[in-house]
Amino acid sequence: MALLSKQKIEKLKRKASDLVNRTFDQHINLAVTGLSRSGKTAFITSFVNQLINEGSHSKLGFFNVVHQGNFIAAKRVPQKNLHIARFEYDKAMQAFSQEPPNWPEPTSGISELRLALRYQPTDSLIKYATDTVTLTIDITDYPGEWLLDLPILNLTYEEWSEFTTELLTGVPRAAYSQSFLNKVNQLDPLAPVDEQLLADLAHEYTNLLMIYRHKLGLSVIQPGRFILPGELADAPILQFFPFTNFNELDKDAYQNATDDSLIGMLRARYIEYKERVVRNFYHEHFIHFDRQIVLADCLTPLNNGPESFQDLTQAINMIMESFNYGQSSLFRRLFSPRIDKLLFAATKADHITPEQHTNLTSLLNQLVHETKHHLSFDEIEMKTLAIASVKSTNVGKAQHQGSEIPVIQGNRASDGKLITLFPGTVPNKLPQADYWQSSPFNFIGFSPLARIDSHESLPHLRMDQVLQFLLGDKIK
Ligand SMILES: Nc1nc2c(ncn2[C@@H]2O[C@H](COP(=O)(O)OP(=O)(O)O)[C@@H](O)[C@H]2O)c(=O)[nH]1
Ligand SMILES: [Mg+2]
Repeated sequence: MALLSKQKIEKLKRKASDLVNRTFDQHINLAVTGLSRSGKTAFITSFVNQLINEGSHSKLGFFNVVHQGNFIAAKRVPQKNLHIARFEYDKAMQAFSQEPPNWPEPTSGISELRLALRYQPTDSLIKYATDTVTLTIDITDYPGEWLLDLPILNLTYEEWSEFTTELLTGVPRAAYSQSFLNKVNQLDPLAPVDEQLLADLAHEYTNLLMIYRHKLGLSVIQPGRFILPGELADAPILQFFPFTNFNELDKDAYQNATDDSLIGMLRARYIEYKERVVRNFYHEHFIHFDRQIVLADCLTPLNNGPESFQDLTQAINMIMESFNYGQSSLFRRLFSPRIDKLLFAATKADHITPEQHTNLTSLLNQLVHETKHHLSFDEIEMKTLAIASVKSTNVGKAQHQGSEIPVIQGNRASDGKLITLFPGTVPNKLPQADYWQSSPFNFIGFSPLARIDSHESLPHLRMDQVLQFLLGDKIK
């Protein structure tokens, strides 16, 4: 009899604990984005690394749950969406643990990883009911270029062609676009479509976008999928381009053109892209995100010069549209948003000396808030930070013309040589002409400083503040 009631009590206890778990366990969908090479892979690797190695000398003083001693453990668990690529954490850690260490290989699409973080609750009510709570974190990595496509949802093929033609014919893009523009201008838009010609020109247009991004360091790349196609590489849905000669095309003839004419097919593919690729991304993924971190490498454009920097400004403006939830915004009209926290992080802050960090944060703040006055972000809490996901330099002092100046030291990526330099000053607001004339910024790539084993935590700057902002309020 006594035994039975003991079993009964155990059962009841389990039931109660199940109930508690269901009530108190938390879940969060965290999205990480940024233009290519802004540092997403390094960031997610570090984010996961800091959490799963917490306790082994990780430096997370500003992450309250750790600071207060309530963090128990974090581990990776199988992801939720099996049709989405897995974020290759182990592969990235392998790169950092080689001798000499390397940066992880670039990736081009969307990927996911799930973490379970266990902690002791501090909230008195929760504490009364359970000793531990689990916060499940789904992290999604996706290219920032995909957000540049949001405006496409609002543009007809003709309008989009106008927008891109303006870009193609302006400084600095025009220097590379002439041959493409000549070919497009020679096309007979009403002639029967030649699919091979269309594929060839789309390929040429994609190559141009690659040059803009990787040679000129520009940020406004449209359509965003063309340079980061993910699983759509070589699919006909990506085989279109802007028609640059609308002013010589009769309006009625255009309206009546069928899909078997060149212009009709271009328009049909554009519409298909808009619906199946752009809208689909927002529906399938974006609207499910609770929190978003946007990474921006402001230093490379500073190094590349005014045009590259101006382009970054425009790209950030375009990206901000996806977080503009005002009643009349494009986003609001199309989707029901739910992101409540948005973090902008200026990455690679280990490339500058520490006294420049506040300038870098102010600069990013300006880039973001440029747009803020005409957009409504009331429903989103925003923050800007200067971070290094994987700190790859040391800071020191050097004598220069009789005075002491701050310097950084690291292994130059190009040849692995240890070098010491003062990379220059970062403007604390959008740079004007005099900045470009007087203070050239000297940005060079660094390799990671020393190899790090997978059970060690990666050196970083302010990843703990990132964790606190993105997760802190969920951990009660
Ligand atoms: N010094 C330094 N370089 C970084 C850091 N994060 C990224 N990088 C550099 O930026 C490159 C691109 O980073 P990655 O994470 O692959 O960018 P993604 O294309 O956005 O995923 C890396 O190969 C590194 O050279 C950082 O925290 N510090
Ligand atoms: Mg990546």
